[in-house]
Amino acid sequence: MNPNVEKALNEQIHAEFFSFYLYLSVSAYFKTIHLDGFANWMNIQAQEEYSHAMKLFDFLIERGGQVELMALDAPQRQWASPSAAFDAVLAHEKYITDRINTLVDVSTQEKDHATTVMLHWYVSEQVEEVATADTLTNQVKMVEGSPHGLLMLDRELGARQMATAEPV
Ligand code: OFO
Repeated sequence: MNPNVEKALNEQIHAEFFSFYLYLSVSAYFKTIHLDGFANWMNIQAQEEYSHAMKLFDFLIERGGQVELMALDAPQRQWASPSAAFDAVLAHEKYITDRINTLVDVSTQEKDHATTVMLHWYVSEQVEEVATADTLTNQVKMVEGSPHGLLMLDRELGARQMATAEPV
């Protein structure tokens, strides 16, 4: 496998596992402030991030590449408010989008078409991830002064369930 693509894919596996860690940390934060529905939503998002990492992990092996797992930094643990936690999530998803776009640039430059095609799934997924994070960040800001509104949103986010199968 092309070494530049292999390196870039390993770095993205690392970034997706960090996303997993970050969402888990945000989930723990919401649990400690008794917003269990928010915690549920973040926990399911963490599982999705794990699956994003594993999709790249499996692809790399399938292509004859070498998986190189790297140490994860500790994610932030506390936020000043629910909206501050969502701001962090939104900023992170924008950062991941930039990374995916750069990854597509690398695979295109290296003429690794199989990787480019596989990455199209991530390009679309990031559109959804940023849009969802943006909507929720705005909704949390709308209700932040109102315990009633926050609890309504908490109930809604508590209904999120793990998707049974992920389209590839
Ligand atoms: Fe893996 O999409 Fe979010 O970070």
